Amino acid sequence: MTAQLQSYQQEFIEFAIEEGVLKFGEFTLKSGRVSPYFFNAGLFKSGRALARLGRFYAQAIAHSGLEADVLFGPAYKGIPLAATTAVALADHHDRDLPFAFNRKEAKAHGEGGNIVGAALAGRVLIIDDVITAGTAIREVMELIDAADAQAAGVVIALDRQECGQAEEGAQRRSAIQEVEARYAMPVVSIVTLDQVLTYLETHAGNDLKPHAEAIRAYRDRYGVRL
Ligand code: OMP
Repeated sequence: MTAQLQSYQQEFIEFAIEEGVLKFGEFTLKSGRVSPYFFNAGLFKSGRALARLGRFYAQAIAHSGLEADVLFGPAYKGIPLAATTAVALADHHDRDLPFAFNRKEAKAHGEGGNIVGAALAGRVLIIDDVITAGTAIREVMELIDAADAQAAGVVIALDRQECGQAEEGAQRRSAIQEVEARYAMPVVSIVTLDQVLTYLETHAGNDLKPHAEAIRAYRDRYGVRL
C-alpha cells in the first residue's frame, strides 16, 4: 500500500531529514520498543527552521479545516511549536489566534496559576510534536477541563501509527485512535509513518531507500492495522 503524499508533506519530510530531526538507525523509545527511526522535534533549533516549521503546522491546520479559538502548547516542547504556529497562521493564513502555554510548576505569587498567555476559553487546539502513548495529552486534557474549555483537536508533526502496548497482537488501535475516541476530537498530523515510507520507497535517493525495509518490518510488528 502506498500512502498519498501532498507536495508540502514531501517538503516537510525532506526538511526534517535535513535538520537532523528525522533520523534512521536504532533508537530505544520511551515504550522500550527499538525503532529504526526517531523524530526529535527539539532539533528544529534555528530561527529559520522554526519559522518554516510553523508554516508546515499552519498548512496542516488549514488543510484539515479544523476551527479553533485558541492555540495551546504543552510545556516544554509544545511551547515553541504553538508560538511558531500562531505566527504562521497570522502571517500566511490571515488567522490571528490567541495562544497559551502552561508552566510545569504552578506559581504561588505574582499572577499565579499555571497558564501563561491567552485564557483557555472556547475551542482549544493543542499543538505538540509526537504522540506515542498519549500520556502528555491526558495531562493537557485535565488543564482544558479545569478551565471549562473544550478541546478542538491536536496537531502533531508525525503520527507514528503505532498500537498501544496493551493492543499488541490484538485489535491494534493506535494511541492516536484511542485519544480521538476517548476525547471525541481529531488528531491531525503533518505527516504519518506511511507517508514517510512512501517517501523513502518512491522519492528518496539511494542513500535513504534501504531504511524503508527496516521501517516496514517495524510497522508490521507494532503498527496499527488499518
Ligand atoms: P507520549 O507522551 O507517551 O505520547 O510520548 C510522546 C513522546 O515520545 C515525545 O514527546 C518524545 O519524548 C518521545 N518520542 C519522540 O519524540 N519521537 C519519536 O519518534 C518517538 C518518541 C518515543 O519515545 O516514543
